Amino acid sequence: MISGKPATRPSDALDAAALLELLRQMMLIRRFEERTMQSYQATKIGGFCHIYIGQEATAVGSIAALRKDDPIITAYRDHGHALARGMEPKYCMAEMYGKLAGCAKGKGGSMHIFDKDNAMYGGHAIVAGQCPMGVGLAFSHAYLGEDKVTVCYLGDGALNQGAFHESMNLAAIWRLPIIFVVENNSYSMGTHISRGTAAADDLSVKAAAYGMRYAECDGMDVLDTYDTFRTLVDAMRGSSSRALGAPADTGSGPAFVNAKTYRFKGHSMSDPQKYRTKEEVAGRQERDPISTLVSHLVERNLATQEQIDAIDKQAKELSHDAEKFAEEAPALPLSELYTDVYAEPFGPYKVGELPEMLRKTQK
Ligand SMILES: Cc1ncc(C[n+]2csc(CCOP(=O)(O)OP(=O)(O)O)c2C)c(N)n1
Ligand SMILES: [Mg+2]
Repeated sequence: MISGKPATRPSDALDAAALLELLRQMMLIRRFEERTMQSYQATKIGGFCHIYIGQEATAVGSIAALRKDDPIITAYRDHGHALARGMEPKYCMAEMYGKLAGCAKGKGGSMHIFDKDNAMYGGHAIVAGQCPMGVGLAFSHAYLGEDKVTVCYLGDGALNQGAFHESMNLAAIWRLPIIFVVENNSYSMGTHISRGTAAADDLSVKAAAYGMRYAECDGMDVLDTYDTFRTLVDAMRGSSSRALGAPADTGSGPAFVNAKTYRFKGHSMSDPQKYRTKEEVAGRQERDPISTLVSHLVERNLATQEQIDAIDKQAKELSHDAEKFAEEAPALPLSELYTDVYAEPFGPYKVGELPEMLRKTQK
């Protein structure tokens, strides 16, 4: 059941340049993460690392419907969202390498990619932990009378967390301009959604429980995803000023999107994937979001194979440069150990001031 889709698709209005930009972003995410996997396997990246390959169309299609200053927040599978938002790949890679030049000074790693300049508020490792923060972002902008639409991404595993339901409830009560989007890749680690989530085959009931609008999109198709978000965002835009205490029929208020997608790689870099067959993965890879858009462009004579190859080449080069930058960037100095831990002026140490014991060990 797909609701909220108009007869003419908003993506029909996208010209060849705009469509190629969607392709560029998806190809960049793909090539960047292929590099990431190599660096991880070479033990240059430590900690947990979750690959977004397969799901690129969900972040790219939804973010394309937003303004640059509309806040987004997501879980730990976050490289794709940051790159789609415009983060320079080198700062994302340096973060994973634990280098000072990383977007969070190398202290967050893969799961905590953050880019305030591009209104990307993380990167959060606690399942559904980003949901209350997403509500906070939407509330603060509505409270300040700023006309922004917040998008809060979550995995299907977050659907059963209390924090998700509390967030949906508050967003609905306050009629906040926020879109909760479940990137429904069917798995929460090794658990299929049908084993862990009630009403898994009709997630519209989750929205109905809070009187919220519901839409489904094909998260493997960047244009279908864009169409769904364009429609919702346009309806929501302008509603911020009347969000707090607005009557229920203003057209403002939150929405819930079920983006049906699939991750082609394991849950994290250390996942033997015993819970699904190779045939299942291969079957889903036949609907690769990048090839789908490439076919669309070529069949309609909107792009030549040369143009597409050039975009892919640029994505590979940028990813290579990002890796080189991360590799060569200076390591995090010990003096950073106690910074950014407590809000100044609280906490036991002043910025840059180390306990005597540590000072002695520092060259
Ligand atoms: C509150 C909490 N419980 C458990 C975990 C361990 N954990 C990490 S990822 C994950 C699966 C979440 O799956 P999903 O939300 O579907 O996201 P996906 O990995 O598919 O993107 C779990 C249970 C956690 N990080 N936080
Ligand atoms: Mg999942």
